[in-house]
Amino acid sequence: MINSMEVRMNRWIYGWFALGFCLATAASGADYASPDQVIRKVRRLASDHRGVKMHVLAQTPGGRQVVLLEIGSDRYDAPAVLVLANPEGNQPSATQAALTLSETLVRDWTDLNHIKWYIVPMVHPDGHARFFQTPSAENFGNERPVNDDMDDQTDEDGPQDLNGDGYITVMRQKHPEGTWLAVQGGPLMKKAERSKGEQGVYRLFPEGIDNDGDGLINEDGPGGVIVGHNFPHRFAYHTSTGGPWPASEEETRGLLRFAFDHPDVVMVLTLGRTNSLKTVPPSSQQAEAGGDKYKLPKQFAEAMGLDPDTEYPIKDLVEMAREYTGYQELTEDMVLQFLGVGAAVNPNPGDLPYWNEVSKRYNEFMKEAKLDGKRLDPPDSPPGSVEEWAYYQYGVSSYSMDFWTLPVKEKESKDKKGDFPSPDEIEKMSNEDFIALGEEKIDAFLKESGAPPQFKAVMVINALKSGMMDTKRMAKMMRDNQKKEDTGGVDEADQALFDADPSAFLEWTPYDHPTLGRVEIGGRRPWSLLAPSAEAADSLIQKQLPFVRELVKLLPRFVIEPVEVSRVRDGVYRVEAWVRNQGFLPYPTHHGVRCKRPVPMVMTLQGDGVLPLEGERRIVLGLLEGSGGSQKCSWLLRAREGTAVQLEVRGPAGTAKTSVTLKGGAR
Ligand SMILES: [Ca+2]
Ligand SMILES: [Ca+2]
Ligand SMILES: [Ca+2]
Ligand SMILES: [Ca+2]
Repeated sequence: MINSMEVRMNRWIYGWFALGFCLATAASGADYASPDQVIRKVRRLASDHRGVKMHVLAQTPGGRQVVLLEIGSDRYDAPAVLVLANPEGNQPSATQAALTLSETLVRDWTDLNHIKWYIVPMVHPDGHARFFQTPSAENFGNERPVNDDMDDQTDEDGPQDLNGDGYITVMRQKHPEGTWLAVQGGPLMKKAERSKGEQGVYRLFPEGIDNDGDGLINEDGPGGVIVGHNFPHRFAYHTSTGGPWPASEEETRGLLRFAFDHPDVVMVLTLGRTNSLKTVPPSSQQAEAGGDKYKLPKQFAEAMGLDPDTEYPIKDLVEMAREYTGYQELTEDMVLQFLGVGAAVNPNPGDLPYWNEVSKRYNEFMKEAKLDGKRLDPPDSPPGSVEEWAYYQYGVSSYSMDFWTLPVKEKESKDKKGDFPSPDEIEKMSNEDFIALGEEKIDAFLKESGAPPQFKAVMVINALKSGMMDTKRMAKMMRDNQKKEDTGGVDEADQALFDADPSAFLEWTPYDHPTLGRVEIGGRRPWSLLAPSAEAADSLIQKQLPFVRELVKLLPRFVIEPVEVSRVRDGVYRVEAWVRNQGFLPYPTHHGVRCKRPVPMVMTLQGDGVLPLEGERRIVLGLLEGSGGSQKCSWLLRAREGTAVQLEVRGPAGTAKTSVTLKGGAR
């Protein structure tokens, strides 16, 4: 019997994501634009509209073009936004969004005409092309052959659609060494948890045979490198998708070349799988710290009975910190983060308040659009991602947004403990709200959440105040801890998919495998976790793209105001001008100051027969904070009375001009 309460509940939960159900039929990419179609659309936009140009940035190993659409090529002095879509090749909805954005912009987005747009709808065309391959499979590399298993052949053992159903899925085999279980006779599989008395039954393999007879199945399939893992920031060596070295791929280099050739870019917006607007990236990435030694801050050294002037190897510090806090799970990363050392891998504290505010506005926008339902968290940026490169090395404001993940069932309030807030409630609180709970309550809350005894409210409050932690990140950590418990060991994404669309799991059907013998083939249909139907994506894109408009409204905007002229004596004048940033975001970013990019804004002074006695004709401006940050420029000029002096600020953030006449009178 159907429980009507539950039905109502589910309806409510999935209400905003009703569209998501369409994914049930997203068997192939019939309606998403294929790489060829994308190129055709871009070419047509460029030929049909004035001020729109197409650039070819690179040729992929698969012979496809990486194209960029320049919208507003007639807009001189306009700050530019670089939009990069689908860098990991696994988000056809992102490519779709970039096309929709381009079409909207060329048609008329009048209030955005002061901005120039560089839009790359497919950063990784070979990857995008794989969405359209048959049989349908989840692999996203480009077509550069890579010898994944380092044997004497390359790309020698890819998958096969053994049962001919059009999908590459999974084979399961009953085996004494099996570590997997079928969940209650259904299609879902989970790892057996021995600690709970569960015994493994199955071994899992990807669908295919051992083509080269090396004992491994599908260990070296076609391609390739994922462009969105190949950028030179936090690049990971020896991975199957990152490539042999940073920017090893022509696609990556083409994009880098374009970016460095176009210093007018002040913001990079990545449309893909990650979302740094929903949740500001953690300030807890581990820097490459090597085997260095570190000093402890004085107060902690003293509290732990250590010498503040001695340098300790990181391994020893971790041991001592574990002993001191009683928290055995402390890792090297956590201690390094605490010490604030290493290369820049965490958002600059100067940029964080802006980032937090932008994120807040994004989440408010999503709520307004009724798109704030509980859903699977978008993943953190992978190593070598383009969005991190754009911020940490290119030095500009860089945000990423995704368009879809599966809805997650709202849980009963059973995991709500006493008066303490649940992860959902914490997520909705601002940092200030949480701090306002007070030390006593936070301490009780930490105790209740199973935090180690030395984990005190003060630490959490300080972390929140310093921006090293925020309530969203806290909620995510709490959830991560709970996930396993809640799904009974089933992968959270699998469970979410099963709840939304049980038919996304193909039934296990017997198959006689040439080397394994009797197996069953089944499991999750490829792409079901990655792409909604094109129709559903369209609707989600239409609702979410307007945020891009909100985002670019935040760009820095310079004015010269006020300007004051006073006569010092005949023929000598004092000119004082304030350059102010009326936009929301600072220019450059705080991190940009550290990485010496982008190029600075410059103030120039010109006038007939004007001779500066004090002050330069050309003044390089420093960082101007957002919302009215200012810098004063001052000159002592020798000039004839009545001379007009032109002041101009120019640079990536745009141009501002003003003119004053040198004349008598005190100020
Ligand atoms: Ca090989
Ligand atoms: Ca198959
Ligand atoms: Ca091999
Ligand atoms: Ca093999």
